[in-house]
Order: sequence, then C-alpha cells, then structure tokens
Amino acid sequence: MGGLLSKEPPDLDSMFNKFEKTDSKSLLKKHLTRQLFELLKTRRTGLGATLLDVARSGLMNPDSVVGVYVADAESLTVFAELFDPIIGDYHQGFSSRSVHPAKSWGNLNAIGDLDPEGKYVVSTRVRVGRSVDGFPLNPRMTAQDYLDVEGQVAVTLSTLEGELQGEYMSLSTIGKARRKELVNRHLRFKEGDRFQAAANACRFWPRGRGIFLNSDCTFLVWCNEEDHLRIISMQPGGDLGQVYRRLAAAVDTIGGSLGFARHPRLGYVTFCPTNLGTGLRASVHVRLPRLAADRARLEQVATEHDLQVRGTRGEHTKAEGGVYDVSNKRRLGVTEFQAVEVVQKGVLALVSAERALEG
Ligand code: ADP
Ligand code: DAR
Repeated sequence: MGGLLSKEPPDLDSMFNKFEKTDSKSLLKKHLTRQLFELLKTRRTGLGATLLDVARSGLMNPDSVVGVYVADAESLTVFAELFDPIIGDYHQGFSSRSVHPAKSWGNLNAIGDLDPEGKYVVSTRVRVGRSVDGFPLNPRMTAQDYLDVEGQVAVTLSTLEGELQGEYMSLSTIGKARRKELVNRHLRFKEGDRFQAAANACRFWPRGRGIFLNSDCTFLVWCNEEDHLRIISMQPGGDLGQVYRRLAAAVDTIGGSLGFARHPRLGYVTFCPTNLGTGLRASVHVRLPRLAADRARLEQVATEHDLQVRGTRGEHTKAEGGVYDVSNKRRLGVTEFQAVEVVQKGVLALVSAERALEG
C-alpha cells in the first residue's frame, strides 16, 4: 500500500518552482496547482513511486502535451487527484466516476478491407499496449526488472503456434544492418524520445528490450519499448479486418499465459495515460495527395471522425509522399471493437473525400 515520505524527493521542489514560471500548455501545467503539489509531494506507492516519477517528464519538458506517465499501477490511485483530471481532459470527458468497459473484440467480421483496389491504403497496423502484472513501469524499473519482464515475455511468445509462431530477438543481439532494415520497415522501435528519457524510460538501454517477429512480419511484439509489451498486427494493404482478427487472437493467447495489469476503473494499465483502457491504436497508412494539399480539410475530416493524424514514421514525424498515419484518438471508455470501428468509418470517409477531389 502507498504511504508518505518523510521529505519530498530531492530536486522536486526546485523543478516545480521552475516549471510554475513557464507558459507550458500541458495538461500537467493545467492541473498541478501549487496546492495540489503540496498535497501530493510526499506521497509514495507501495513500490516506492513518487510524484517526481509521475511528473518528471512534464516538469522537464514544458512543451509536453500531457506531461505525466504512470510509474506503477498503484500510482493511478495514489496520485488520482492529478491523474483523473488529466485523463478526463485527454479522453474527452472520461470522468473520475466513469468506468472503462470490459474487453470486447465485438463482431470481428464487421471489420473489413478499407481499400480492396489497393489505390489509397499503403498498410494497416493495430497494436495494444500491455503491462505485466506485479512489475513497476519504467520510472521504477531496475535493470533486473527489465530482464525479468523480458524473460517472462520471451517464454510466453515461444509457445505461440500457427501464423503467430516466430522468433524473439533481444535488441543487443541484433546486428547494425538488420537493425537498420527493421527500422526502415517500421518493425523496430528506436530508443525513446526526450519525453520518455526524462521519465526515466530509457535507462539500462538496450537491456531487456527486444522484438518478436513471425515469419512474414505480420505479427510483432515489442518488449520494454514504452510499455512492457506492444502486441502488434500489421500488413501491407487495407484489410483492417484481417489485421484486427490476428491481433485479437494474439492478445487473447498471450493474455492466457501472462497476467496483464488492469485497473478496476481505467482498464489496461499502460505507461502513458493516453493509452489507458484498451491500449489500442489502429493506424492506417493512407495516401491522400489531394487532401494533403489542403491540410485544414484533412484535419477537419479527421476531427469529425475522432481520428488522430500522424506522419509516416509515427508520432512526432512528418508525412512522406502524402502518406499519413491515421488512427483512433480514443482508447479509454470505448471497447476494442468501437475503437477499430472508428478507424474503419473514418478512413472510408477520408478516402471518399479524396475521391471527391479527383473529380
Ligand atoms: P505506436 O504508439 O502505435 O507504436 P508510433 O507513432 O510510435 O505509434 O509508431 C510506431 C511505428 O509504427 C512507426 O514506425 C510507424 O511508422 C509505424 N506504423 C504505424 N502505423 C503503421 C501502418 N499502418 N503501417 C506501417 N507502419 C505503421
Ligand atoms: N510526449 C508525451 C506523451 C504523449 C503521448 N505519446 C506517447 N505516449 N508516446 C507528452 O506528454 O506530450
């Protein structure tokens, strides 16, 4: 159970005093008032997580969007006065009384191919983030924790069969040429960004980090990237249904062996609060040259359909050749099926808008 420190963590006071003077627009800035800071600064979880572990990234990066990360499952409760309003803002009104629904893949066959002619959709990917029950998350993980999580994940993945069968590779064993190939094919994660580094999510790199790949690279698992697990199904083209069904089967099989950390109200626990709930992002790389020429129109259609638009190489990148990464913004307060259905409807609307501009 959580408790109180005799004194707040070193540096926390000075970091907050400096942060208070910034014109940050982050959700941390909006909600961590001086009064709340004084209330939370000596609290800690049973695994020892403090307010510094939760807010260090946002305090050091005033340009953060959110500014906080989950240090362990209990931190969502111990620091609820900070997490709940931030979660409510990001996840569009998911209040402190809202309860995330039970996992539901829905009618798997109601999701289909978004572009049978292969004219617009380059590739399709659906992923979930998961945390292994009983372990802290990045800010409180020791080098041994990374190795222990990797060990449990690798053993579980070694039992996969059929199209999910594959090979686990620790990052430290992958040669430079293979590493470059995997990054270029969007299959390998890079060492974390400055936000994750400031959250102490990149320590002991690359210890305990690795990638599992099936033979045709349509099923992957990232171990200890941002989350303990990123379970990923992806393939060229627009058959969102086939990608979704593969993911659902994989998550249920892996979840049958590994215990996934789940909060009673917030669903599956992930390192970033933006991924809480389903942890699911269904992303379609779609070529929209005419819509891209009018970014405001592209963003308008995306916003109307509750979609997020990223660049071709993912978060914090630009579009290359008019190819955008379009995905569901909402992951919390919706079922897995609802999150994917939003992408199906939204991408079809974007393709229709692009077609309309073709004249
Ligand atoms: P996530 O949090 O889902 O991992 P990122 O934006 O960090 O999202 O993307 C991770 C990697 O996945 C990036 O290399 C990105 O280009 C790739 N990616 C995302 N969607 C697709 C897709 N539909 N097809 C191919 N690669 C994709
Ligand atoms: N950069 C952090 C996290 C934003 C969400 N992206 C993740 N989780 N990769 C921020 O607060 O802006």
